[in-house]
Amino acid sequence: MIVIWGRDNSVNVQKPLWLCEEVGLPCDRREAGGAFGVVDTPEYRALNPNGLVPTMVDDGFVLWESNAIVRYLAAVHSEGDLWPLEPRIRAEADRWMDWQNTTLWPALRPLFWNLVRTPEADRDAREIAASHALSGQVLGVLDTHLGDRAFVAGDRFTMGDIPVGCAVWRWLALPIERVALPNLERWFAALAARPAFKRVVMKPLT
Ligand SMILES: N[C@@H](CCC(=O)N[C@@H](CS)C(=O)NCC(=O)O)C(=O)O
Repeated sequence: MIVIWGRDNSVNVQKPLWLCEEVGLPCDRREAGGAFGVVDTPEYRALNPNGLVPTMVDDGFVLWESNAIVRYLAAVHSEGDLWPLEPRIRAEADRWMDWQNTTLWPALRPLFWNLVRTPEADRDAREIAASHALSGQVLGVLDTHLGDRAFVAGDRFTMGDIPVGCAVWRWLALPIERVALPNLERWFAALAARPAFKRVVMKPLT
């Protein structure tokens, strides 16, 4: 059985967990990261020298980087569906996965970290304001993209929606004011109708 190391409140761990749930792939999740520790042990570092979660092990094949894990599991278990066969559609999915990791999450993470993981007295108001403004701006790019398509890679749900969906849930669940992003909200409502997304991702932020 696929093993996924990582606490289930992590944005990056939720990506492969959601994929597994979508395709009905059983997985053995093992606690690691945050209060669970584990990530600094020599045994874990031998699997993932970054000391981060998630790490996946599939019958001796070890893989880290959440989006690489999503791509691998989708290619093996959902070829032609969540892993599109058409190169241009797959490239669109890949692009939004990369965008989530390199643009959206770096913009949003300081806001999330301050409001969810930092005691009120220690929060950095300037960092919160900057991250809030940048996140709204960056999400505007996604909103515009979604103006003429249902999902990030076109007219159907693919692996490309998974990383972005995990991050956007955090934006929508934070106790903040939000700019109006009607296309993003319509897209998010379609994700929220998916039982796998509800079960794995749409949980109170911790
Ligand atoms: N680029 C990596 C980032 C992994 C990462 O930053 N993971 C965080 C959790 S979201 C982590 O391991 N933090 C330390 C911990 O939980 O102990 C990926 O996408 O897998």
